Amino acid sequence: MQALSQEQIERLKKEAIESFIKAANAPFIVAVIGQTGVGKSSLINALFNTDLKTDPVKPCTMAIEKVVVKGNQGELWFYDLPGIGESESADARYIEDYKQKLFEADVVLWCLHCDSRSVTFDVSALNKILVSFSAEKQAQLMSKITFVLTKADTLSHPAWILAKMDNTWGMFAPSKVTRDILDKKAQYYQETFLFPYRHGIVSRTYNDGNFKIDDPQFSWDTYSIVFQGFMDEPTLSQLKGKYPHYQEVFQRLYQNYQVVPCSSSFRYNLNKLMLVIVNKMGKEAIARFNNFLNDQLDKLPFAKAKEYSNLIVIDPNKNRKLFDLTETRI
Ligand SMILES: Nc1nc2c(ncn2[C@@H]2O[C@H](COP(=O)(O)OP(=O)(O)OP(=O)(O)O)[C@@H](O)[C@H]2O)c(=O)[nH]1
Ligand SMILES: [Mg+2]
Repeated sequence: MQALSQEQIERLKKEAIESFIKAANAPFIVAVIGQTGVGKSSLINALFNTDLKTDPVKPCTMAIEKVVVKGNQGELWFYDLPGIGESESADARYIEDYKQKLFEADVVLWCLHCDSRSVTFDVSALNKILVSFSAEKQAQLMSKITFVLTKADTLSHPAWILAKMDNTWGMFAPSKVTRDILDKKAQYYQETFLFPYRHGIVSRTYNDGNFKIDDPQFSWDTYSIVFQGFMDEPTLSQLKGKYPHYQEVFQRLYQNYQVVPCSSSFRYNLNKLMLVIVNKMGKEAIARFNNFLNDQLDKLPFAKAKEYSNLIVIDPNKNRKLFDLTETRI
């Protein structure tokens, strides 16, 4: 074989460096999918202050829209997909889009309406998407999906607590009754959608210390820690007991596959959702996008928060308003 000239060696070196730089700056991709009207576009708007079109009445997003957000280094691309459930012919087309995006994306947010009990439609859509893949590939694809329960504020139990953080910012939290319902719903959806695929999935989180344990299910490097399998509650408490030093790591890995109830309107749990997204993106993403994680995500202007309140007491006999929360000066 002929030896390479110095010039060829230099060119190869340059190409290798360029392709390395390109890979290091490659965008991370998040796709948001789910039934029409479930609040996909609104969720992206709430997370990134974008201006995607939303509609209270009719199907709105008709073609895939891309939102580009800048991280510490590199970009995050969000794909807002058209909702399924509009018509059979549109669904067939969209299912193909979902399949392709599930393949391409690093993370997929599968949005489900929090106040709906009917899971058949989404389970069948998920099965249609996964059916053409091998069991191993199915588990791999499932590892990318985070199920999000949208519009948590619409649960029939209305009690939410609005905290006034300071003169400008407010923050919503569910009352105990509402939180219990949300927890149970999240558990139910996790069992329905994730459990059938739990063998073979992996959980990932960032490495913020000198993680080191003697357990074959774990692997790690400077940036990230990977747990092979589905971390359930018994495993979580066992690990926490054995290695109390790493409690927070286990907690994050456990959260990887939790179904996340959210509200774009109330900005509820957006920071938690963001943490799951960044965790799932893998080792480089964690260094590149940890600037998206901050408590501010869950806060909204207090004046705006008051607009969502619906507590008005009237005295019909006197045709008089006795109390209107939106008018209170707290
Ligand atoms: N109460 C409440 N309403 C919401 C929330 N998120 C979205 N909505 C409303 O739900 C309606 C539909 O939201 P979209 O974001 O357009 O839903 P979508 O999933 O993008 O719909 P398609 O584009 O048709 O697939 C809009 O009127 C939103 O204002 C939420 O967290 N709480
Ligand atoms: Mg939309």
